[in-house]
Amino acid sequence: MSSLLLLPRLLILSLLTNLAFSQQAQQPLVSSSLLLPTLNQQSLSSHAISFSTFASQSPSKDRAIGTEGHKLSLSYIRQKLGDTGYYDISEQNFNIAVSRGTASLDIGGKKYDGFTMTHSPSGKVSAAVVAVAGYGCDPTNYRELEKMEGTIALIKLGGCQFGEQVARAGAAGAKGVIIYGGMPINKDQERAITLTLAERKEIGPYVPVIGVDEKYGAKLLAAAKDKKIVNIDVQVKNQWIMTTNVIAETKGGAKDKVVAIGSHTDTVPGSPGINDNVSGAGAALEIALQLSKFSVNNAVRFLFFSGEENEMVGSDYYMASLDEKSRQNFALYLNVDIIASKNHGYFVYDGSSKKVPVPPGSRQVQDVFDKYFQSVGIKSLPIYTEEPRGDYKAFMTSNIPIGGIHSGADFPKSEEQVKIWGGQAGEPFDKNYHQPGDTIENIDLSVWLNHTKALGHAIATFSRDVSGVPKLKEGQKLPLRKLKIRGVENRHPQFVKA
Ligand SMILES: *[C@@H]1O[C@H](CO)[C@@H](O)[C@H](O)[C@H]1NC(C)=O
Ligand SMILES: CC(=O)N[C@H]1CO[C@H](CO)[C@@H](O)[C@@H]1O
Repeated sequence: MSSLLLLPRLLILSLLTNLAFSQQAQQPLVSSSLLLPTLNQQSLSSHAISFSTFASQSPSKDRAIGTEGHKLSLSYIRQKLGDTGYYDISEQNFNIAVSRGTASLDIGGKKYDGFTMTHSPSGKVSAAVVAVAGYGCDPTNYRELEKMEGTIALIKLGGCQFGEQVARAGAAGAKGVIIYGGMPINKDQERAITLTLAERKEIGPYVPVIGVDEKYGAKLLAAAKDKKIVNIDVQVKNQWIMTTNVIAETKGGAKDKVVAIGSHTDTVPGSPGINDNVSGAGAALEIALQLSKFSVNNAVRFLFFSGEENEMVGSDYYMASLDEKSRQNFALYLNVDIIASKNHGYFVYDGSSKKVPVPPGSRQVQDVFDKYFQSVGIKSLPIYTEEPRGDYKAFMTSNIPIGGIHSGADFPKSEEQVKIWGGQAGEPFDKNYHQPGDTIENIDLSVWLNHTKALGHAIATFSRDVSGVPKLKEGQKLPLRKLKIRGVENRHPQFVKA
């Protein structure tokens, strides 16, 4: 009896399983010639319109981390990709330390602006400035300072983490700290340098701290020679903002040859961020949606990072969360960010630079982009990744082959580039970069589609076959010292698991 009853059930089960299998098998294997015709300006601009609407929901009209505009953007991506049933979707929550405010310095009645640092207490300090020996990373560096009461410590950038420098100065009795040296090029408070307060409490208390550029170093050292009184005024609001990376990976495809695509979903505060960087995230999203009509040989993982505008915390956090085995499973990483600039260019990340030790395999990735652009009659030029300014940094420093495309941002277009691509010489590629004017009206849809197709071509190509992309062998390391990642340990923002 029971075995008779069992039979039809087994039959039904196996029929159902077969159906599921054959449905998957019915999807044609992806190829560039099948995927590219599915991409068009209309779908891209409809994503741009959605993201713009989300930005308009934030009081500050942006999609900065923690805002309503950003949260809505993440739900949109999750929902669209979830509806396909084609992806395993996961997310990572983490906290980013953000500080907003001002810091200034007064030497002999002359005022200079400086950088705030996350977790610095606010305060006005007026005291004799004393230069600390070395980098202030060792308690013995503070002998001179300890001879006086309530001074301001002058410390050179480097040697150890900011947090340690400030806490040691605090422990030695300083009432304030000035750190001088290579501060970030972009004097934008949102790119302010950060301190790691929580980890340094055992060393000493934090005191108000200001970061100033190298060029004030000599003036300050002279003041310190005579133990002159200087004033610092630090007013910062510190907070933790929880935010999220969204990760969507094809259910099918080899999981040990992962083709990863990264873009970011956040903007700088005050900018709707349509070129920077809906153009990247929107292109990745649209390709992911269209890809679901096909099958793949290699797994494709779409990474929608948050916190890029906070020194790429999202991608760093993501990479730090992976074990060595999972890192080995990446075949390569494609970065897409800013691909719809009005005064546009067609840049491809340089994977063969003699100047920079880019992970092996990056040249082959570059080739795929270059050949694609060539095939549609567009001349592409290499762009250096000398000082990583995007989410690819985490992959580059993990020796994973990287590549990407870019239409140009805040740097000016040269005469020569105008000869190649047209446009305005001497004008930035995107004059609305990081501005409230980074809107739909100020992007070029044709440029966006052309770049999106290049990305689609690379994804179709690599999700079929990555055998042409060599990787470093396990244990082999790049000479990363040569990479100009300026003060990255010091600048590394704090992230903690939410
Ligand atoms: C986009 O690509 C096509 C060729 O596929 C080209 O004719 C067109 O000029 C490109 N658009 C821009 C603005 O570069
Ligand atoms: C900070 C910022 O500009 N955001 C990113 C948007 O895209 C560009 C191009 O890749 C990156 O340079 C930026 O870091």
